[in-house]
Amino acid sequence: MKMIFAIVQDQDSSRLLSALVDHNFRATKLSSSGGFLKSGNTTFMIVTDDIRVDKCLDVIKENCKSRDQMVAPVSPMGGNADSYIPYPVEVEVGGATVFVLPVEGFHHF
Ligand code: 2BA
Repeated sequence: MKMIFAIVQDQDSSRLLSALVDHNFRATKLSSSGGFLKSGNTTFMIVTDDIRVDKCLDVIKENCKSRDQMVAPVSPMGGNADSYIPYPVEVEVGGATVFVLPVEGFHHF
């Protein structure tokens, strides 16, 4: 059994949730924020059998697009000067950042 964490853009989250349910995956959707852009994204927790992991990755791939996003200059005042960006830069975000972890136990009380 595996736990799949998929971090996706908010714009893709409703379509992905519907596609996961259509393919009989059980999923939990969490609101999250990226450390770099400091803007909202969505994290899916999906636990599934080992043999269904590849299918789940396909569903995620089919429903998440990559997009270019501008990062505005961020003032170092009161923040960490190491992350100061003095001019706007464009970064490519997504389609999805995915981690697959082993699950040692599953309990449903
Ligand atoms: P953010 O941290 O807001 O990052 C958004 C995008 O900014 C990243 O897209 C990447 O293109 C760029 N980026 C991030 N850190 C950077 C840096 N130090 N220098 C230059 N560009 C940088 P993605 O790679 O598609 O990541 C999308 C979101 O996935 C991230 O949002 C974060 O929430 C999550 N994520 C990515 N890698 C992760 C990791 N190793 N561990 C935990 N979460 C991760």
